[in-house]
Amino acid sequence: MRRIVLAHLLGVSAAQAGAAVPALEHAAQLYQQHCQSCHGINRLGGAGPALLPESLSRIKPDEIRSVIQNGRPASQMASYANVFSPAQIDALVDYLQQPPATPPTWSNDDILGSYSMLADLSKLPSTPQHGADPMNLFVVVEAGDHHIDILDGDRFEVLARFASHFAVHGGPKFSPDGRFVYFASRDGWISLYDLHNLKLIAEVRAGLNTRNLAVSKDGRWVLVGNYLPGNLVVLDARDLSLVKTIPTIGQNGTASRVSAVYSAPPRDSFIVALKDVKEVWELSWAGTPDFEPRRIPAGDFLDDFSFSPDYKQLLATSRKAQGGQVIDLDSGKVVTDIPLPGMPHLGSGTYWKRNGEWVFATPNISKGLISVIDFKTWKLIKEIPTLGPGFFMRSHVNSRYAWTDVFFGPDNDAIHLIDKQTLEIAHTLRPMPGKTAAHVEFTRDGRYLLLSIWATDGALIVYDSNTLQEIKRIPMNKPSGKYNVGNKIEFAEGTSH
Ligand code: DHE
Repeated sequence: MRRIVLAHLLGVSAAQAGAAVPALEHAAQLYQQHCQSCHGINRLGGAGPALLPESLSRIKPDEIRSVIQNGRPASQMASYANVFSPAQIDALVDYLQQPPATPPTWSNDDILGSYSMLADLSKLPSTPQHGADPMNLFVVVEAGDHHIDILDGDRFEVLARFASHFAVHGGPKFSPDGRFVYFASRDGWISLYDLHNLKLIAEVRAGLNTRNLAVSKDGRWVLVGNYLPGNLVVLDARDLSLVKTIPTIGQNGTASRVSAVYSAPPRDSFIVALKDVKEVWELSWAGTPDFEPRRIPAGDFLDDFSFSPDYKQLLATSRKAQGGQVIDLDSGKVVTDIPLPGMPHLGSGTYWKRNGEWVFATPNISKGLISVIDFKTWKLIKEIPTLGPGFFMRSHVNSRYAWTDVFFGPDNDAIHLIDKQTLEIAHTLRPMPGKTAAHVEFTRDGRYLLLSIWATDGALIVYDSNTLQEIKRIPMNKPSGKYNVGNKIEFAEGTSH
């Protein structure tokens, strides 16, 4: 019915109205005429982001319609309200959500062709040029207008601000000495930035739709995990040159997307979870690596995951178990399923010591609760009810509290501070009533923390982590994540890995 209405609105004939093809064909022509110069041939992206179903899956059709109609503030995307009729906009919205006639590919030649070296590292000083403590810098992602800020973590002042690729997602990762930071955008762009010289060094497009990246502890390799194409891409961490692509094909021959990749420093390896085959892969970077995967059978298809503090075990979200699954990385055996209702966001979980024992706590993006698990027995210690589902959780070894957000629902302006010993909510803050508050990161010493107000006219708020007094408010456009160099390179307790 919707297709017939579309055909009618587009003014195609009744005979044509029997099928959706003419409407989509017309939309394809509109795309080529008006959109392709920025969004690329076959919708693979260009100056503008890719417009493939995989790239748009997080965006509701109404939002796509609104962006075409009204443009996107602080970007080159203009309003097309005077160019397209409402029916043509509807047809375009429909077209952009269809898979392309020819399945998109991204070969080694495409990766090599996308590469650009932006600065000559050999000509740049190898010591910090900014006067701030290089171990207490913060990298902040401003998602609202796709920019990155480098912030002095002692003075809380922005040292540099630059445009990122569209939709940087997940945690940027650092070289072990803290000099370089690596970003991944959802469209597969990987960027290398020199924090000593505050300069972009190189960029490459490693895939069409990327999950995340990891950096080896020896600082030599970057591993990128992709949804589209389903593969892993190994880059040289010094300049992002292509080393190898590894299609993620399971033992049974099934091709898979990559759920997530992380480095496991004590194991000298990358760990990879696969979304469409029941395997975890371990790729060693020791010696002269060949990056051949060690395949570990999983009890289910796995999504995002986290580790035990010694990196011997992996905790993954498992669709079948309706919760979590624990896999021992040494023996390669599934240890147990863990009771985690809803949709736990394990990559954002955190751990700390309680009564001398490690506990793990994870937020949940579909239920208003925090699950706290005993690392030894894998038993649930407590489910802490919150005011709504949340995305992130963070702490620091010197903080009494674990901070967690209420990202969804009417209380999304609230932040809970959970007492790490009593497991009770000790405080609930509402830093900017009516505006989403989310994601914190501590300074290296844990004395202060930065919290995001996730709005176009949002802010980064600096708190004293003991007195909970606000120290400073820095206006920002939807600051999403922020990452402290020292905490990150030390894989400090309380931060994400
Ligand atoms: Fe994320 C981290 C997956 C939606 C903001 N998110 C991650 C990581 C994964 C992940 C695997 C860890 C990457 C890393 O650090 O190496 N995210 C997913 C999803 O599967 C999900 C639910 C759906 C999707 O579209 O991919 C999802 N994430 C979101 C958002 O909608 C958020 C809120 C806004 C956005 O930017 O897209 C979002 N994700 C983040 C942030 C981190 C993250 C800020 C880094 C957390 C950290 O502190 O390390």
